[in-house]
Amino acid sequence: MTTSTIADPSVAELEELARQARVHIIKAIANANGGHLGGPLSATDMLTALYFKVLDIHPDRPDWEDRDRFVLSKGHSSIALYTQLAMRGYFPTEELMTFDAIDSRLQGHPDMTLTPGVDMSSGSLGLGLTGGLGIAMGGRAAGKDFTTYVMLGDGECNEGSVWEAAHVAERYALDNIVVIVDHNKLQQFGWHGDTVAERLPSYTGTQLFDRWSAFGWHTLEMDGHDMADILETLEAAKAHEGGPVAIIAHTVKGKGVSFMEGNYLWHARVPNAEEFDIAMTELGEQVSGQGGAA
Ligand SMILES: Cc1ncc(C[n+]2csc(CCOP(=O)(O)OP(=O)(O)O)c2C)c(N)n1
Repeated sequence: MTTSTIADPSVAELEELARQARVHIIKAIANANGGHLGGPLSATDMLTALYFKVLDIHPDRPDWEDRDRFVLSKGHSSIALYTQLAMRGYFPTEELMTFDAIDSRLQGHPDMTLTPGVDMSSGSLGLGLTGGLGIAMGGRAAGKDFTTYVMLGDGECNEGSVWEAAHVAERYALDNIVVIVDHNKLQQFGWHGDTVAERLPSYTGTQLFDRWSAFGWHTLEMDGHDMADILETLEAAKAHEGGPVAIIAHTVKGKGVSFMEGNYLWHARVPNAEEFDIAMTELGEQVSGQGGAA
């Protein structure tokens, strides 16, 4: 399947694209010998749905004024965004192997002045929604009809600036902005406890859902790894009128590789050669022993 040429992919085709994206991500991180893995892997199914089905974009015209916008507020997951942009045709997929190199356009955190298709620079957690809010308000003031999507981490929702922006979006009844919270229940480190299982998630139960609702956002939930659910929920979010929409996406950090799933140690760890081969095998790829340092 040539990735950038699929007109209207089915759920099965999107699932295959997400699988390919995970392979690119792990290869790029192993090659760079650095970067984040857990967060990119939890976000990948949703990003695939956005970039291959939902967003109204033209890769050959990255600056088209009427395009839908996407802000990756959890900017440390940049490799997941670059992978979608490459697969969608903004630049060659081979360029992913330059990730994090000194002269690369693909830096550890997204830079809108460097990379075609990146709508906002990010990386300092808590700031993406303020930027997305500005883009959405500017779009409304200019009479534009595009939608701005902002992806946040659940740990990122600890930042006070997220809630200041959430308040403003509700105050102005902005209905051209959609937040997706990648609720993978883990952030950089666990909490107190001797084992991974004892370390509590960022937010539990309905805490995040209740918080966004309390801020006046129309709040939805979805399984962030179920492609059909993702598409249905994103469609409902776009159709909502009269105020902003937040989607709490239940996800698994490190999704797709058994030993990375649900383990915060894979937030930013590089697979060694053996781990790399196991990961590729689990993702249905030929192994090549390309892993980085342990
Ligand atoms: C303001 C700020 N503080 C700290 C960091 C370092 N940092 C990078 S990722 C991360 C954890 C983020 O967790 P979460 O938002 O849940 O993201 P995910 O689990 O999806 O990777 C932290 C603390 C940062 N990038 N910005």
